[in-house]
This record gives sequence, C-alpha cells and structure tokens, in this order.
Amino acid sequence: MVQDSVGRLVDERVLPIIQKCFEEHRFPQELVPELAALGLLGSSIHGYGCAGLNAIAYGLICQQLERGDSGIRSFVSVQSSLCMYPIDAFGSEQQKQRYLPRMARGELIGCFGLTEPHGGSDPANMKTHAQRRGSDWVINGAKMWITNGSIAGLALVWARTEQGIRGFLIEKGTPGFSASPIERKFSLRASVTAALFLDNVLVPEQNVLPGVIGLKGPLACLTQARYGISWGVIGAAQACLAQLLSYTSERSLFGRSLAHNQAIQIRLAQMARQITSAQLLALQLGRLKEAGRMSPAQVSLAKWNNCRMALDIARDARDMLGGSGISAEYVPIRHMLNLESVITYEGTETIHQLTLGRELTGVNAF
Ligand code: TGC
Ligand code: FAD
Repeated sequence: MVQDSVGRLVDERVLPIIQKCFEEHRFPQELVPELAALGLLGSSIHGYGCAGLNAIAYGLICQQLERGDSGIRSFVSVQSSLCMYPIDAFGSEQQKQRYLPRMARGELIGCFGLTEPHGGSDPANMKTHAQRRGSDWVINGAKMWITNGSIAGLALVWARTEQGIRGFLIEKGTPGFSASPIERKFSLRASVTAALFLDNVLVPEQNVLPGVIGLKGPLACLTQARYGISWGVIGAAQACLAQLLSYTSERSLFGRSLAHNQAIQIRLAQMARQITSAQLLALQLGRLKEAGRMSPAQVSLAKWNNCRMALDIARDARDMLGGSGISAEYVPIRHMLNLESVITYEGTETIHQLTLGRELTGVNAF
C-alpha cells in the first residue's frame, strides 16, 4: 500500500514537472505539503504526528521517490533521517514536542550540517566549534554542501565542544546564522544545496541535543540515511530501465527494433539482474534493521553496492539511447547526473570501501 500510494504521487505529481525543475535548478517546494499529507516525513517515528512505519516501508518510500528524482528523495532523507531522527533519538521531550509535529506536517524544514569546506570525509577533523557563555553556547564556523540549507527553518549543526562533538538546533533568523545557496550545480538540480555560516551564533542550552556526545551522534544519523539511500537509488535505476524498455522496442535500426538484438537484450537483462540483487540486499538490510541487528559496515556495503549499480545502469542507459541519451526528453541523463552526487554524499564510494576493508582486516586505512 505504501509503495503504491507513493508511486502514484510520483507518477502524478513529480514526473510531470521534475525535468523542468531540473533544467530550472528549482526544488519543487510546492510538493512538500503533499509529501507530508502522505505521512512521508519522519515516517519511521512513532508519535508526534508521524506515521510510525517500519524500516522496509521507509525503504519503499525512498525507492519510489527516487524513481522520480534523487532530489525529492534527498529532501525526505534529510528531513526524516538526518533531522527528525536525531531529535527523536537524542532530543529532549521539549525539543521533540517543539519540532517534530511541525516537521511531520512539512511546516518546518530541517537540514543537517556536518560537512565543512576543508573536507567532508573526515568529520572528526571538524573546525566549527561551540564555547560556553554562561548557560548558552557561542558557535563559530562554516558548513558546506548542505541539502535544504537555505530553505530550512531549523538547522542541526554539529560542532566541536570541550566535551566532544555535539548537535545544536539552530532556528532560522538566529543572529549570526546565515545560509547561501550553492548555484551552478550539474547534479541534483531539483534540490537545494547551501553553505551555512555561523558567526558568533548564540544558542541556548535547551537547543543542544542532550542525548549524545561524540562523532557517533552524526554517524548514527548517517546510518539511517544511508539505509534509505540504498533503497532509493534502486528507483533511479528502475526509471532508466523502464525508459530503455520502451525506447528499444520502438526504435528500429537495421530493419528491426533494437530490442531484437541479443547484445541489447543482454544489457537489459544485466540491468534487471543488478536491480533485483540490489533490492534483495536492501530488503535483507531492512529485515536486519527491524530486528535491531543492522551494523554500520553492512550499511556501507549496501550504500556502495547500490549506488554503484544505479550509476552504472544510468550511464549504460544513456549510451543505449544514442544521441537521445543527452536529451532532457529522456530520464537517464538526469538520473546519471544526480547519482554522481548520491555516490559522493553520505560517504564517498572510497569511504564505504575502506569501512568494509576495516571491518574485514581490523586495520584502519583511512
Ligand atoms: P570512528 O572511530 O570509526 O567512529 C567514531 C565513533 O562513531 C561510532 N560509529 C558509528 N556509530 C553509528 N553509526 C555509524 N555508522 C558509525 N560509524 C562509527 C564508532 O563506534 C565510534 O564510537 P565511540 O563510542 O567509539 O566514539 O570514526 P573515524 O573518525 O575513524 O571515521 C570513520 C569514517 C571515515 C567512516 C567516518 O568519518 C565517515 O563516515 N566519513 C564520511 C562522512 C560522511 O558520510 N559525511 C556525510 C555528511 S551528510 C550528507 O552527506 C548528507 S547528503 C543528504 C542527502 O541529500 O540525502
Ligand atoms: P573530500 O572528503 O575532500 O574527498 C575528496 C576525495 O578524496 C574523494 O574522492 C574521497 O573519496 C577521497 N578520499 C577521502 N579520504 C580518503 C582516504 N582516506 N583514502 C583515499 N581516498 C580518500 N553534507 C552534510 O553534512 N549535509 C548535507 O545535507 C549534505 N548534502 C550534500 C548534497 C550534495 C549535492 C553534495 C554533493 C554533498 C552533500 N554533503 C552534505 C556533503 C557530502 O557528504 C560530502 O561531499 C562528502 O562526504 C565528501 O566530502 P568532500 O566533498 O569534502 O570530499
């Protein structure tokens, strides 16, 4: 039921506008109330106006949304896994009451500020810092490549303190806090990406997440979001394969349709094999997550495998469309360009390979 209703939303509301949004470098913010009305924001959270769905339902939501566009799935990932999840998991009751219901209704958009301009793969080397001033905190620093950054009413900013890394909930309009959209992207053009600046930003103690100190806080959020991405990218690959099935049956070359060629059928069959394997991997991960047995290394394996699978399929699909493959009339090039971001954010492919390497050998090679 979840898959079908999100699929309908994608078919009826996302697909008709998304190519134009991509061309215009515009996030379709008008869809946020509809995403909220279907219960897609913070869908795994119980209470606070959230749907309380299980992990596999969240995966299916991501898969359907990314069949539309990675930018729409990114919006939901950040809102749900990177902003609402930490408030639910590490926040005070007051913080949950104040933010989660409005976020579930889509009235308050969140963002997650971990990456910094000097290098995102190594967040332990964070420069943004918070110092005590009486009962408040003063934060200075900058964050880079932040999804939803300039449309967010609430930024979860991670900063170094004397005790270790902590999460600060900063509301839009707080003096010294600003966000500037990053223009001229060739990828995720239907998504907002921004830089955040923090210049002596005063944050009261009540806006600090009390439940976690240290890098494990943001990394635990990334585990949730990477899980969703492992499902999401399958949708982008499915969209590319669907386009190819109609294109290769309609296009006639050398006196027969492209689909009559063994070389074409083998490439289509390879895609179906890769998509099905990725789905089984994501499904098993979801079952482990439901059972409380999903490990971060398993999530790294799935994020790496499934992003690589989707990017390879999108690039291959682009090629199989010939010249049409570079046209905005067809979906593969948009998915291909988006997936260049998806394989980079939430840990680059190399970071996930090294995470697996560390798990296998016990040696940290970062
Ligand atoms: P390391 O020593 O491994 O870990 C530090 C502490 O964290 C714990 N931990 C985790 N906890 C929960 N989930 C995970 N995945 C965890 N991984 C590690 C770990 O047990 C330890 O805890 P404790 O209690 O011992 O302190 O840390 P490290 O400094 O060696 O770094 C490891 C590394 C390289 C894997 C990590 O830094 C990393 O993942 N780097 C990549 C950074 C990244 O992915 N950034 C993403 C930014 S957000 C984003 O891209 C959003 S895109 C949104 C969208 O539009 O969809
Ligand atoms: P770097 O860390 O500088 O890496 C550069 C290259 O070096 C990469 O190829 C990397 O794999 C490689 N490398 C790094 N370390 C090693 C090593 N030890 N051995 C070998 N190779 C290595 N961040 C957020 O906090 N919040 C967001 O909402 C968010 N949204 C994003 C949206 C978009 C569209 C993009 C593109 C990024 C977003 N990010 C966000 C940032 C993203 O997480 C980072 O881009 C990513 O973690 C990589 O960091 P970096 O870009 O600084 O690259």
